[in-house]
Amino acid sequence: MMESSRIALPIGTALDRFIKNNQEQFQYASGELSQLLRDIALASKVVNREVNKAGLIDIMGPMGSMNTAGDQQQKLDVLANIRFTRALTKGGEACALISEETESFVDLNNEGKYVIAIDPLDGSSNIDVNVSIGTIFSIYRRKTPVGTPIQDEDILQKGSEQVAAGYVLYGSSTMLVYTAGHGVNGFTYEPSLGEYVLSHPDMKMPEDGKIFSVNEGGYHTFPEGVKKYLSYCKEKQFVGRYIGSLVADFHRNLLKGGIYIYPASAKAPEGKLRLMYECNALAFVAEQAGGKATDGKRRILDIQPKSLHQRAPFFVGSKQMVEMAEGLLD
Ligand code: P6P
Repeated sequence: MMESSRIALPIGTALDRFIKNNQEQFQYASGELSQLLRDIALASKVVNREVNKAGLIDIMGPMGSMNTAGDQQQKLDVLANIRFTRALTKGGEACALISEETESFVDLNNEGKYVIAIDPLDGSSNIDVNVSIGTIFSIYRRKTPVGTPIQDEDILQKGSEQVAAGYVLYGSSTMLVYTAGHGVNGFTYEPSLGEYVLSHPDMKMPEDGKIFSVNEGGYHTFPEGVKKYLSYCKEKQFVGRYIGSLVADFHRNLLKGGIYIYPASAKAPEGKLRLMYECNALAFVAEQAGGKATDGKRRILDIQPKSLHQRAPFFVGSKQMVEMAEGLLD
């Protein structure tokens, strides 16, 4: 497909304007995908407001229920799931929703052409300690005809089938970073305008880096190759940085160069992270920014999901760092 000319827009361009000006870059050049991105951005603004208030009103702390990941559901991630589900239902462009917070997919019973996989609030265990958290989303086109019952082939799609993906980082500032297959762009939320504005055009992940992000608590049961790679990082006196919030660790590594690793271990034989709504989106962003993402053996985006909540070991970041790790994993 001809690479349509990427329209360079000035810093400060509002997300809506950016999407409209780059409309023709979307593979199906239709308004639906643009509307979908707007629906996601709108929901994130509402979640952002609630995340910022979390300390002031009683929405912190556990709900007492568990999600599919077996994580204690925090009130805010239940709220976030409700907000995104409501925005996507009202928007009408998505026909189905896969979420960490719901056991099976949610049929939105509409004529939408898209399927969304989402982690509404990743890192929610960090909420009550005021550490950055994030939303991770993937957008797929449904495979079966609109108006027919949704099938597994609509839901269990490889990451390479994503038409767009990204994340929202609720940090010292709130950012939305996404790709629609033509590079990666970052938008910073400007509360006084209630708008996301272009702040990081055409983001590129440094080819190499010196930051490694891994929870070494499981070190003794890591695969030998992972242990070798961590020894390599320490011999090179690289910098260990692990926030314990995937979106925050990923975003820092995207800007500065680095690798994030969540390997298999005795505690997590398949790794901890979920392929459908954590790994695939960040793998798409990483590759579009010049980085790399594998499960140690396979390109993340080539993995055929077999179940909604399946896990995968995750190595993502600067291309040379991921390749160095892969070389030691063989
Ligand atoms: P651990 C949060 O629960 C999360 O899914 C990611 O955001 C984070 O990187 C990882 O798990 C932290 O897991 O086992 O290091 O606490």
